[in-house]
Amino acid sequence: FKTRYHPPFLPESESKLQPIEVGKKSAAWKAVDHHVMDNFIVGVGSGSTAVYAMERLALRVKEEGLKILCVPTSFQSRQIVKQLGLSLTDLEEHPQVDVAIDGADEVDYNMTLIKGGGGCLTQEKIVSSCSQNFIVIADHRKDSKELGQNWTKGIPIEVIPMAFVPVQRRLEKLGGTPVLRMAIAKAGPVITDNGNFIIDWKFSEVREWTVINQTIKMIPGVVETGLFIDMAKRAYFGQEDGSVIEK
Ligand code: ABF
Repeated sequence: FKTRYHPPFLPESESKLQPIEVGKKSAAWKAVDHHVMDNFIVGVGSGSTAVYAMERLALRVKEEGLKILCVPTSFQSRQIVKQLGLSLTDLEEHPQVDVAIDGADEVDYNMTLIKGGGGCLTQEKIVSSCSQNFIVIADHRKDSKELGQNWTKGIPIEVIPMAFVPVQRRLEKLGGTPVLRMAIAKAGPVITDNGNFIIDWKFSEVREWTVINQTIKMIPGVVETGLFIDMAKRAYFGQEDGSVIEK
């Protein structure tokens, strides 16, 4: 349903932001304002939308004296947490996370997600699986009826480097096209924060996400998939006018 949210940053300071960024920021600020409380352990996601959430966390720490500890989900989010002066922790110290706030590449009608367009899916899935509450933040382009409708790059799958060819062959047998993700200018494969490769599996006509996820995870060499099933409690989709649609 649609709720009009008036984030404190609108409208004056937003004239310089691109409309899509207004949407990302609105979703992120709403999630932080509604789901983060004092003394919370907060899982902080990766990607451009998650950056707005971290900025809002830093502002609330400064303005309200909020005491929180952040569990990062990637090298990127750890760096931003540090740059913003937020306090870091990890799952060794705090294996129970109160809320995780993270972006997504696509969210279907059933709150099944594709994540990992930024290559951070494994740590994102670990942190969100340890969270009491997992909230997705995204701009309106990520809101789909069915997976594959808006996100056409497929399901990211993290694999151990020595296994990428056998894993690709097994994926081909499931149908669709597996593509090894290459770095910019095809300088070599993308390497994840865990030292692995990513295969983007361009599926066709899959609906049984739980079955396909289990099948892929059983392939030796697969570390994790970017399918997040029955994990997200809520999704906020920021619109270009600053309003936010909730799922
Ligand atoms: C992470 O960042 C990923 O799981 C997802 O692939 C991506 C979304 O990035 P953005 O917020 O920049 O669209 O959340």
